[in-house]
Amino acid sequence: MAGTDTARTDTTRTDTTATRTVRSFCRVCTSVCGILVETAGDQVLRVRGDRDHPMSAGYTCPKGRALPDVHHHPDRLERPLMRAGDGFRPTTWEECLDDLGARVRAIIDEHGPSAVGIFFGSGVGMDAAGYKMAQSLHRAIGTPAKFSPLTIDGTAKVLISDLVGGTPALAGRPDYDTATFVLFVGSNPVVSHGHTVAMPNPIGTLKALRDRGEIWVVDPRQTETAKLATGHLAPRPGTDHAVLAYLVREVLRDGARRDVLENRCVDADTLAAAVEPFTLEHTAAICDVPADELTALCAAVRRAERVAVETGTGVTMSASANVTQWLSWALMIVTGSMNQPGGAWFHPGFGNRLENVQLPVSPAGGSFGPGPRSRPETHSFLGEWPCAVLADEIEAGNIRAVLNLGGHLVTAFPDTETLVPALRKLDVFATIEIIANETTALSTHVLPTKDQLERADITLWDNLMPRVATQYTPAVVEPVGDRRSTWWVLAELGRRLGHDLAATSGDAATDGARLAKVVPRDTFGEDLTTRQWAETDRQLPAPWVERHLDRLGGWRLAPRLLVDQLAGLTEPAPLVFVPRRQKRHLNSQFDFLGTQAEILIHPDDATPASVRDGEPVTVRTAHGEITGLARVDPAVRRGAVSIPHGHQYANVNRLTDKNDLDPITGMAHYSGVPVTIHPG
Ligand SMILES: Nc1nc2c(c(=O)[nH]1)N[C@H]1C(S)=C(S)[C@@H](COP(=O)(O)OP(=O)(O)OC[C@H]3O[C@@H](n4cnc5c(=O)[nH]c(N)nc54)[C@H](O)[C@@H]3O)O[C@H]1N2
Ligand SMILES: Nc1nc2c(c(=O)[nH]1)N[C@H]1C(S)=C(S)[C@@H](COP(=O)(O)OP(=O)(O)OC[C@H]3O[C@@H](n4cnc5c(=O)[nH]c(N)nc54)[C@H](O)[C@@H]3O)O[C@H]1N2
Ligand code: SF4
Ligand SMILES: [Mo]
Repeated sequence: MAGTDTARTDTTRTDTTATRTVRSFCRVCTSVCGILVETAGDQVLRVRGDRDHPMSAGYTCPKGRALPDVHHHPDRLERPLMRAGDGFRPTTWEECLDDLGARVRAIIDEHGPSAVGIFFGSGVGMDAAGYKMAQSLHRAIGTPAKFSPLTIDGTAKVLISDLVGGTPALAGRPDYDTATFVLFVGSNPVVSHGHTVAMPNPIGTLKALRDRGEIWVVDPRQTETAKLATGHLAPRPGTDHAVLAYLVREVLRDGARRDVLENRCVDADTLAAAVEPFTLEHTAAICDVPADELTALCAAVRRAERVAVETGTGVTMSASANVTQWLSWALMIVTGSMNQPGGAWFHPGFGNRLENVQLPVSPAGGSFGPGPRSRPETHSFLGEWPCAVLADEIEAGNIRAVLNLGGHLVTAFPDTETLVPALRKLDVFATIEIIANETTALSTHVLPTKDQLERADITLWDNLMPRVATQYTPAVVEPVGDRRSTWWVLAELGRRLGHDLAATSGDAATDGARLAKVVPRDTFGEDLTTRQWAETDRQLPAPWVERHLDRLGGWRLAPRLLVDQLAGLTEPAPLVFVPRRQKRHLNSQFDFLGTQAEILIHPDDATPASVRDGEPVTVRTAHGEITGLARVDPAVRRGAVSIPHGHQYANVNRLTDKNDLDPITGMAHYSGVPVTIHPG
């Protein structure tokens, strides 16, 4: 950010107040846009885009601009709270942590560490020092009961890196700098700014891509992204694997890169046999799309020199998640697009540079381990248990304490109807939060930590950024009330459990000192704290990926688990619900921006059910029901009912089922669940 390190903080005195502008970056989502925050005293007045930011160049979205209202939220938490009967009483950190520490310690002494469950929620996911301390605390406690959004968001993606790429660390994304063909399957970056992989200024990125080449979208809804695309296919939800299998079949018959297949892959014949049934006619029938739309997409793939496929939650939340993700990788592999300009780029990370390590090669059967006792049909994946098992583990008496680090379990976890009574039975349910909600209301201890404007930070998930970079922000305002740093709270809890995780007083106890441990030593000097941005060049092709492939012996094109899952997939039901993100909402957050739980229904589905536009609609599954606002909308295909998540009053997880899981990953099905609709 050359030339911008002057006047990071600009102070203007007027007669009555001093307003300051502080350069920072937004940590609402992984796009981490550069922002300028205007304050006056302890008031946060305004957030706007930072035009000098090397990545986002002035772009912000309504969520980032609403940060002042998050900070001044009427329900913000300012003091530690301890349960007192049906309510809470405010307390001191000393008393709260002593009580929590003593209770957790007693549970561990009596029942062992696995009686403590830890959820790494989105709220600490963007707090670099806090997240690192959470990892240290988890290791110190030594519980296998670790949960995170991984298993309610996108397990299939990591699974495929692991099974096909031989390491979960290979997170690919389209090379947006030079791509000429990008296929989005079940992702709507114009609203979401990308699934797992960040895309600040999505409309700008996509328009630049359109000027250069083609964008294709596979989505049951004509999304904001589809409106910018060259072509859009709307197959029946959960049938995306067929589209990809058809494309792989066609390319393998004509146009595959023979050199790649022979020298850089194993099991190409098994892949060919697996996709053989997916002829044009068969695929058109499964997906219920016109055959000429499939042939047009296939022709575009053939025209492209390299192919980049980006999937999102529309894929990872469905029953065909793993096989669709697998076949999207297969398409990129057989077209020679992996680790190539215009194809898939594998980010090396900034803080932990993958090019400096030798990635261990995963076992061919995947990185699975033992699961919880109450759900013997599930297993752990990458050291985590599926979120869906939490309620059963509590009911079985196996988990007695839950440390909830910035999660809104009541809206995020499947099967609210069984989860909430289970949470009530916990001896300890400690929640780290900034704003009171239905989850804090169920907690025994509520631990208020600094919000993003109150803490210095760096970009933790630098591997999700479009550049090989990291950035720093100072704290913008003083913390309100008794709020403390997340890392401090967790280290203090650790101390009470007998673990010395960090100094919590003295010079070593500042946020800055903790952050210095997150990025390599030489990055966190004058340079990062004054310029706030550190970057190195991108390599594509990246030698470290090729070295890993050498050790792997080539892409594993046909893992047995996936070949079997593909063969066993059954037909989706005629009417199902599908997930959708909303522009002015982030999961359960930003309710104050007034977003309604709008349920989108095709006229052909609404009319026979007597559901009318703008009126309440009740959606029922075998499991439960919710009522939201009907939007009769021809942009969503017949048979798909599009429901947003994160609304407490129309909580879509009342419709989901903790027993309806992907058999490989244990990920709950959040898409493609059969429904009926009724006037509300
Ligand atoms: N049915 C269904 N369920 C879903 C989904 C779906 O599409 N359908 N989506 C899933 C997905 S993709 C995800 S990622 C999960 C998300 O599930 P969660 O991780 O539970 O995410 P949020 O609802 O965003 O809750 C984050 C909480 O963190 C708090 N918070 C915000 N900033 C801070 C901070 O600086 N510090 C602290 N301590 N807390 C903070 C917020 O107030 C909020 O209550 O939900 C999943 N659940
Ligand atoms: N504004 C906003 N941004 C967000 C979030 C938010 O809540 N609001 N959440 C953040 C989080 S935690 C995540 S994980 C990401 C998610 O990022 P994305 O995965 O891009 O999420 P969506 O925008 O919901 O796009 C999913 C698309 O999948 C489609 N879909 C549903 N079922 C199917 C199916 O069976 N097949 C196909 N092909 N498509 C299907 C839906 O119609 C929808 O358009 O977004 C992040 N960004
Ligand atoms: S796109 Fe994400 S990072 Fe950028 S302003 Fe919006 S919420 Fe913040
Ligand atoms: Mo997510």
